[in-house]
Amino acid sequence: MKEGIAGKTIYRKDYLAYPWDVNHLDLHFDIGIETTIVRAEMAFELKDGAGAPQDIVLNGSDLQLVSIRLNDRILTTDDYVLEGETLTIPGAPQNSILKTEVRIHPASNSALEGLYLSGKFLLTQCEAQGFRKITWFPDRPDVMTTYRVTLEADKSNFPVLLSNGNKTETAELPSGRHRVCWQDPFPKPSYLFALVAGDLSLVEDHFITRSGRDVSLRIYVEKENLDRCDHAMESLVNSMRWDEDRFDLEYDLDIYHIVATNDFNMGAMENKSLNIFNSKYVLARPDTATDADYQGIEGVIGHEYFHNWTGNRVTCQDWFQLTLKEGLTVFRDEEFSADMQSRAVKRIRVVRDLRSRQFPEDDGPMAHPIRPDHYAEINNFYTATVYQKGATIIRMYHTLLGESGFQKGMKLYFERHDGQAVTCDDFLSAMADANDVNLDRFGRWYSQSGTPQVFVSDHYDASTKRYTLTLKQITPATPGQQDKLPLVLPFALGLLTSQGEELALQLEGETEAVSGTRLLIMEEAQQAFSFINIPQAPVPSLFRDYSAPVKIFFDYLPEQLATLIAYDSDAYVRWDAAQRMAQNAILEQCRQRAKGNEMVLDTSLVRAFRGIMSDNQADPALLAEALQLPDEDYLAEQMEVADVEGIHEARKFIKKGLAIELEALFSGRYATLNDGSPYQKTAIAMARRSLKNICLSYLLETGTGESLAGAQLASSDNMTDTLAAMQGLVLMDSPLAKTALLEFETKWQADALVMDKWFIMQAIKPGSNTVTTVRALMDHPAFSIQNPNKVRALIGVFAMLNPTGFHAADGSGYAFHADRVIELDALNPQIAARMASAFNRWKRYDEGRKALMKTELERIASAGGLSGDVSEIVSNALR
Ligand code: 0A1
Ligand code: ZN
Repeated sequence: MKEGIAGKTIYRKDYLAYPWDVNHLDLHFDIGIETTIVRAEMAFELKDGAGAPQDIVLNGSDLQLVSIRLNDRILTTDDYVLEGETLTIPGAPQNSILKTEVRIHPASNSALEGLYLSGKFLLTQCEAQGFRKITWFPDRPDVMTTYRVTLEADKSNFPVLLSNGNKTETAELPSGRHRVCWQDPFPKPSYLFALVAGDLSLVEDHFITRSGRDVSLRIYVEKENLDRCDHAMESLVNSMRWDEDRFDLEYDLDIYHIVATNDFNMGAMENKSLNIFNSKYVLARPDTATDADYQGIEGVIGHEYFHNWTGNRVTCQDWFQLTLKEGLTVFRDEEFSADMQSRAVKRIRVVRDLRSRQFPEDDGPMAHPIRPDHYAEINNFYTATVYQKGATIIRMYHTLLGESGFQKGMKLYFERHDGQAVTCDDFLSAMADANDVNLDRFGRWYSQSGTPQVFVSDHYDASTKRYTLTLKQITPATPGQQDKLPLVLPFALGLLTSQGEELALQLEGETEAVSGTRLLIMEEAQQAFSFINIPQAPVPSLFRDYSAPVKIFFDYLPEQLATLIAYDSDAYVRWDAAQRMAQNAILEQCRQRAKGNEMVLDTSLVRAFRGIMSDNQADPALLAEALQLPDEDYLAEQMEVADVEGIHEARKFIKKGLAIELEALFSGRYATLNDGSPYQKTAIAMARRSLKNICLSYLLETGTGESLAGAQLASSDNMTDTLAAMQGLVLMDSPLAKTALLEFETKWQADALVMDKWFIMQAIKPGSNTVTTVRALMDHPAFSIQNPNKVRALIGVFAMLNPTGFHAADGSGYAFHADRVIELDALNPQIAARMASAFNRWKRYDEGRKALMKTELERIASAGGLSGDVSEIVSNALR
């Protein structure tokens, strides 16, 4: 049976506490690849006042039930009710010991949930509801208990046997088998259970916590990857130290495991003391991983480590509260990366990601509040909204309360709730109570979906030297939520003179002017702020550091944007101003093109970009961010009806125009940065590579880039430079690209992660022919439809990052993709559902494309035996 087939909607308002405590869980595994036998012993005790006898309700999926006993009496089918995925034992006494035995089949588990096979080893994934594929249990996060796990297996095939907590016993058994026992002293929900069994190799280090605990740090990988674990280990040590320094939080066990697998539906999983990671977020060597990969590893290692407190010690009452642990933990990993690298660059990347991934979600058929009110399949709610928007809402608490107020709130949160399964309201109360403030209205952020739009207008009265900013907030209707309330928006503001000097701000009624960024609070539908003693009409620097996750509308004049780009003290505002200017120019040329007019290059854009390129003081990574034009999908989101070809052509025209106009600057900077110095992992070396490679991407628009890229490729000693050069050559259809791809393939064919990059380079190439390439690449020996990383690299990149390919006017991209969704659904519904969401924005395209996409959505919807995962996505899209 497939996942979530019931298609039943579950509502947050229907939450009922589980009537039983589970005092302990004893698990015994007889490990086998084809069949694993699982015996479980659970001690149930009715909670106070629940009134015995009561039914015990358990969850299970795809389990072959062998036996079940209640207080040592064997139950027959007359003694329990087995219906779909629930097993009910009616009228159990106050204290009930339940013993079950089931058989499960890891080798045929292609959904990668529960116990499954990866290469030659076995591992588990239990969040959100995978534990029910291992044994019968109340598989819900508010049932927390202590686990003792006994693992028995053939020793030569499974020399390593891991589970959560501390190792308490090892024993040799007859016939070449062995046993290892693990005990986790911390009560935990079932979604944090993990086991790993196989022949894995180990890299070890240790960390001494502030209070003197010597923690053994162990990263397990397949033997050939032992030389790619250094960065992950360093990131783990840095995470542990950072959480002590910044949040006063220490690790609480003597051992911390990380296991890397090539077969994983997501990035990584925070199982107590036994994290399981997609190998993409562990393995790195300079010649195999890019700077972005290194940064991704640092962020995800941090994220999973930080979950130990925000997620594991304090967990979620129910899955509607997912953002309680995820929004908070993303905020923590963002802060960690900001403290480790450049704060400004990190902030810009976070904002770019939010705008390009979360805004469309908030405006589409799956729009939901960060704390959803209902779902059919919880796996569909591991979204940019719950994670990334959730983190911006945590950031707003931080902005409103300040670092010390926020830390006070965190402290109270742990004091009150350590060891509990709680709600977003509990978090809000801790923040409010610790700071003695009322956050009730702020709480609307948890229940309202959609991205607020803030319309800003200004007025300067030269005679009174008064400057008034008026803000109006509107959150558009989203599915199921017609009427919206005003939200609390921290509004960080600066005012500049036209020469770029920062003005001291004095609100009307205040006695003195204060210089620097001013934090104002907007909480009504409309609000005005008046400043006095403003000597000239200023340039407003709005929502500095992106102080609220809103769409900001203000009619900047080109010269005002130029002032912000050149002078603003806030890196986000400078970047945003450059993006706005580029966006205005591209969209304008797109409109001209649609009217059949010649496209022309905006001179103020050239001037602004010349300014950026001439800045020799700024962090090169910041300049690289400013030079990166808004991507095609983001631009498409700004149009009433997305013009796929128009945006592509206009963006290309502008990029090429800038490249020609500023060629000397680009090539000069490229030459300076391309100084032949050997690879280094430092932040500054990464920053220099990012600027160098963006310069190269511009130069590839003119005649000069090709030979530079060829030379860079030949001499590169790291994957960042290699990939930048190769991707450039592939995109421009250079004759050098063919050989480069072939050589790359020959060199890396046996390397799963590097081959993902090879697939991406080809899947991302614009144009309606790419679907043919992608289809052919599915037959490549390095591709497997069963492997999520491969699917994301080839099929996901084509559908989500290649607009002119996916949206080819003849519908070939859509038809290909719909076939893949159907094919994938039979194997891995979670991945299929992610892929299906590529159609979510279908209503934003022209009539022809709309009709074609609708047909494909309907074809998916009518495919037989569809999973609950894909049904939910597709039926919402069609609604
Ligand atoms: N909690 C993990 C993400 C995760 C979620 C679901 C998974 O399988 C369905 C796996 C991982 C995190 O936030 O890192
Ligand atoms: Zn997480």
